[in-house]
Amino acid sequence: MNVGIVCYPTYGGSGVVATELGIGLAKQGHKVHFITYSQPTRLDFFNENLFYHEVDIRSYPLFKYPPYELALASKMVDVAKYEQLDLLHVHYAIPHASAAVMAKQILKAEGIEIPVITTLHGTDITLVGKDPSYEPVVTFSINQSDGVTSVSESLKKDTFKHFNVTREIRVIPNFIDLEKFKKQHKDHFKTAICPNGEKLIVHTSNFRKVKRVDDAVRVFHQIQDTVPAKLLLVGDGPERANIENLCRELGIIEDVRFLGKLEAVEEVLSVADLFLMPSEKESFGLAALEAMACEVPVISSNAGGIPELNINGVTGFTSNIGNIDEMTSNAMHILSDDHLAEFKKNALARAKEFDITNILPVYTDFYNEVMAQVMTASR
Ligand code: GMT
Repeated sequence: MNVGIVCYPTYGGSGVVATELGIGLAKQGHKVHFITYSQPTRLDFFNENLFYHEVDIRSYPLFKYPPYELALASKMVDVAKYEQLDLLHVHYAIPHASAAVMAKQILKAEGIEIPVITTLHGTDITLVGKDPSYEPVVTFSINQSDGVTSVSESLKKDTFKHFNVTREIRVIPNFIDLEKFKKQHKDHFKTAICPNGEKLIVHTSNFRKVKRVDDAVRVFHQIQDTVPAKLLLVGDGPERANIENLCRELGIIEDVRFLGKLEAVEEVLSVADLFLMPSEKESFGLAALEAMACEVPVISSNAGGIPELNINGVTGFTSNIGNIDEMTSNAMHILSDDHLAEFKKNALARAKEFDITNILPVYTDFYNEVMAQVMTASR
């Protein structure tokens, strides 16, 4: 197959899923064309089947806001025509789905039929997309896509709740490359961070409000009353300064390390005892899956699709959003010598169900199904 993938090239769930999917397809011999405004973060090596097409965003003194969506649609038309794409797979509805629908219509007018598949990732539906300033366009572009996937049952339900969607949505969960995300022997890291045998707790996110990083810090603070522990905060974003202030106010700054954006987060996860994900919204929770693949149990909220991944009482625990006391007591339960090994084992077993080798064929089957439908309809 010759597939065009459109995504955000930055760190963050949807871009990571799109890039890893493209890499997986390329390894199977498919040709994959990434169409974005800069080189995707994880696409930093050579593979004969991987191609990158940069969107040219021309500005003009008249434009207060350069029209990215139009430049993207034009690039999709160009790549689809000249690389003879079989389909376009766009990740994150805004603005990728509407740009793809526009590209599809332009190509149709030239006699070229190209199927468009849209994957909904989370905030494109639950936060930004349902805002009245975007909702009509998101609804239209979901309904006009030839195939739509969502990363969890919860996100599918939210899509039907917030938008007048009249078409089927296929759930295809996030996945993980267990060759990359696996427990590595990095004991020297652990000794350096936890010289007195403290437990190591990790949170990774983009430090946006929806991640409730302050809850993670408060849970850690309460754990520390009883269990000596250290907290590693991985990632960066708008809440970072507030979180640093909170750690100072609580008097725990000496036990908290801010690591910023990390390329090899699996090295840190390899020495962690517990992962915290207290999010207010989370359609799937890829960061928790990455932790579980490195044998780290998860204390999380029960927001969105998290309970579809983190099995309460088995791979960790899920609590109502903001229930810091319950999250703390569950964390202590996991961290006790009697339970930790069992939770770690369960976390890994659950992560294996989302191995890329299980999920990739689900995507390729869906591609074939959608291409066949479009072909039949156009005859
Ligand atoms: O978590 C984020 O804020 C980033 C966001 C994205 O689109 O880049 O992640 C969303 O997509 C991921 C991959 O499908 C999911 O694992 C995350 O749960 C989801 N985030 C939210 O729903 C908040």
